[in-house]
Formats: sequence, C-alpha cells, structure tokens
Amino acid sequence: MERTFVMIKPDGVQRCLIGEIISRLEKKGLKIVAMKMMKIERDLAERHYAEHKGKPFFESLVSYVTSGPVVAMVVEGKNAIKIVRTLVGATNPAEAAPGTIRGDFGMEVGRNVIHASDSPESAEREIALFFKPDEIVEYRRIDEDWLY
Ligand code: RTP
Ligand code: MG
Repeated sequence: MERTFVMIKPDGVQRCLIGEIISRLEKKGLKIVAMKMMKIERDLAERHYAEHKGKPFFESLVSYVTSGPVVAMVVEGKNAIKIVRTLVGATNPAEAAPGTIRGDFGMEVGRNVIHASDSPESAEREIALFFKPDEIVEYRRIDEDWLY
C-alpha cells in the first residue's frame, strides 16, 4: 500500500467543496488514514512548497495557501500517488480534463482547489511535515477484498 498527502486548499474549503472532494476519493477506493482542518503558518507553507522558492509565483502561492483554513489528509491505496494525481487533474484548471477535481471545480492556476503529492519522495516529505506518526491510523475498508 502507498500513502500520499492531499490538501484541500483555502478556496476549496471556502467554496464548500470538502465533502465533494472527500467523496470522490472515497468512492474511487482510496482510504483516508489521517485528516485535519488547520490554518497553515507561513513557515510551513514555505517548507511545503520549497521546490518553488524563487519562482515568480512563489509569493502569491504562499499567501494563497495561508489565506484560510485547509484540510490536510493522508490517503492510502495501491498506487495512491498516481491515482490521486489523476483524480486531481492538470495544475492549470483551464487545461484539466472534465471529470477531474480541478477540471470540474477550478477556473485558474492560482485557485486550483487541491494539492496532491507528485512522487514517493514528495509524499514522504509532505506527510512528515503535516502529521505525526501517531496521527495516522490503520483500518480495513469493508470493500477492500473487492478493490484489489
Ligand atoms: P500542487 O503542488 O499544489 O499539488 O500543484 P501541482 O503539483 O499540480 O503544480 P506545481 O508545479 O507543484 O505548482 C504548485 C502550485 O503553485 C501554483 N502555481 N501557480 N504559473 C503560476 O502562476 C503557477 N504555477 C503553479 C498552483 O497553485 C500550483 O498548484
Ligand atoms: Mg506540486
């Protein structure tokens, strides 16, 4: 099983998309093994998006993700990193396919509703930034034998 880090960004929370997004992840077959609503401090936002430091959009990205509460999650499943990125869609909602979260709910790159880890290394790093090991739980989905 693989774990990935997912975050519903402030616009997703303010636009009341939490339930819709969680529902899509659950219905796909993914398992939420940790979740919290929180307000990100600037320092955490900068560390989370450290790979983008120095890029022209970095400042607006940090102010965007610290502008209101977010919902942070650890999501588990076989091939979860790739599967969640597919559900999320392209970075720019104008290019994201219909049926994806960004394709269905976003209008522009600076308000693209959701974050998801892009590799096993990012997932491990981001999960550790947002969650302590004892905040991640283990349980079986009732349909696990039918998913795999
Ligand atoms: P994320 O990390 O949030 O899941 O998004 P991503 O992998 O699809 O895209 P990434 O390249 O990591 O960019 C991180 C976030 O920065 C904002 N962004 N703005 N040209 C721009 O104005 C621009 N490019 C990126 C987006 O919010 C993007 O999700
Ligand atoms: Mg990214």
